[in-house]
Amino acid sequence: MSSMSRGRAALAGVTAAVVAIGVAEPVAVLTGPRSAPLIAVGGLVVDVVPEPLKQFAIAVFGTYDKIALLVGTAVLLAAIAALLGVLAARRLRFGLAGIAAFAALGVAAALTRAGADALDALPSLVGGALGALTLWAFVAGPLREAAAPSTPPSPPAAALARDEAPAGWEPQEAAGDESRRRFLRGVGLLAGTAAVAGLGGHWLAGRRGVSAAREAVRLPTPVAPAPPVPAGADLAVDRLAPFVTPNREFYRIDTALVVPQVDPATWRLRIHGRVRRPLELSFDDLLARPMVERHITLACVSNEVGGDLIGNARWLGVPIRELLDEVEPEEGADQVVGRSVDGWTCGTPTAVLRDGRDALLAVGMNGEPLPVEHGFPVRMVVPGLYGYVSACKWVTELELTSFADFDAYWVPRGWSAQGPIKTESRIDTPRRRDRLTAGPVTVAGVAWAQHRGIRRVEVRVDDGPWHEATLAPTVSVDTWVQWSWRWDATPGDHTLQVRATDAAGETQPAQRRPVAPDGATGWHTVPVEVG
Ligand SMILES: Nc1nc2c(c(=O)[nH]1)N[C@H]1C(S)=C(S)[C@@H](COP(=O)(O)O)O[C@H]1N2
Ligand SMILES: [Mo]
Repeated sequence: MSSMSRGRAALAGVTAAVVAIGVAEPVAVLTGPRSAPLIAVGGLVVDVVPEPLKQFAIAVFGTYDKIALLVGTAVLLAAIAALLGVLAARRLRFGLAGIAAFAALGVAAALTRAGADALDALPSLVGGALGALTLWAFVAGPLREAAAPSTPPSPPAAALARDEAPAGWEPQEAAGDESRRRFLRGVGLLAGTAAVAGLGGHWLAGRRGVSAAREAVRLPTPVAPAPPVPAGADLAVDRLAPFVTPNREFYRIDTALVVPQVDPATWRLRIHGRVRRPLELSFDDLLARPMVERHITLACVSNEVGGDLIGNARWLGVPIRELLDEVEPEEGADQVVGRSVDGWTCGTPTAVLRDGRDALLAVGMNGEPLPVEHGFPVRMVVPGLYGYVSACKWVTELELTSFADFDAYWVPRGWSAQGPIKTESRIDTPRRRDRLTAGPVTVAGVAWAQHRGIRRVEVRVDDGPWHEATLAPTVSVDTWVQWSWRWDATPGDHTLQVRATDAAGETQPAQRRPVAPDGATGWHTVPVEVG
């Protein structure tokens, strides 16, 4: 049994964990970033975390939820590693068993990811082995000496009695200092080396991405170009969301902790399942097909009333309808499951994909190849449906099945299998708690009811009468529309509210409902002060 102090034992445990995670990174350069233990376990956490906790994380951290998850995982891991260190100082076996358990978790997480192979176990195995070695070295191995406690040696009683300088006392204290220094040097050297290996490996893995392949893509000219955006679709009001969302400002939502890097040279799309003629396409096959280009507004089901998880882009792609006609779906195959390279799935009604709307297998976004985080090289875009049931990024499979036979990713997690976009409207200006000057104020925002279209937008002040806003022209029923209303603001505190009516005559309900299971409802309400 070691007589290591608790602080040192804890630090030894944390060092062992840093070594384990750090050395796993360069190994993951060979096996792919998703096999690195932190990312693999983090991915597992994303998949198994209960829905309310996930909602909470998104509410608190917003789009930083992934970073929060990784930092949280790292902090938790450090705490457990410290405990393991303390445990190991008492009984090395227990500490080593703890590390083995973590390595096993890493292996299990890496091997259960979609598309994993046996080699994906390697980063966790190598990390676990070197972590265990580190712990052993501190507790029972070559670094043990260094880790011995600096028990303050008492001066020999005889020396005190003689009231002389206690012989041998100072040198012993120096030995304690020296021991601490050596221990800290060992910690610093190991943790430092592991950190360099970890960051270096992470950077190298990033360089093996597909941005070069993306830049080399030449998008074909569409046979059916997007109808031009009418002059005036953009009201050019300050702080009003632009009609077309630039790629860099487009919201991003997915479960991927590392953005999948899919090489277009090896990409394949399999259309299979309950079809008479299964089809497999390469990226070049896809690019050789007639392409259409359309403005389509994508929205996330997790968008709160007034939220910004929505964007409008010009998408270039092949109509999914045409591909489905070719594979000839069987009777009763009422669901098309889009499957991403990382295993994520969405389930889209076959009927929706075949009803004539511009559902696309998209390769281009606003005139560029898809940005990697938006699904490069190929994704689905379906007008009128929330992204979680239709907008599969990094798509590699379309499987014909039925809703009775298969639940896509979010369905067992409490979200509705059907996800038509609800009619919504948002006030972009003024903003919450803005202080305005009395007199004319431009109230403006966007409204959307994809594939039905917006007929009317109304604004009211302080529960007063509804006033019809002016709608900007738009390109089709598949995009949002800008609106504005001139308000003669009077001094005092006021509340602005907006509601939209779709082309079918349905007005969005006042009742506030949460985003789960199938999209929020309620009127966007903005309190302002007029001075
Ligand atoms: N592979 C994959 N595709 C995905 C998702 C995902 O988690 N993984 N999320 C979906 C959701 S919930 C939405 S709202 C849209 C968002 O697309 P964007 O990130 O390009 O805005 O992508 C969809 N496609
Ligand atoms: Mo979403």
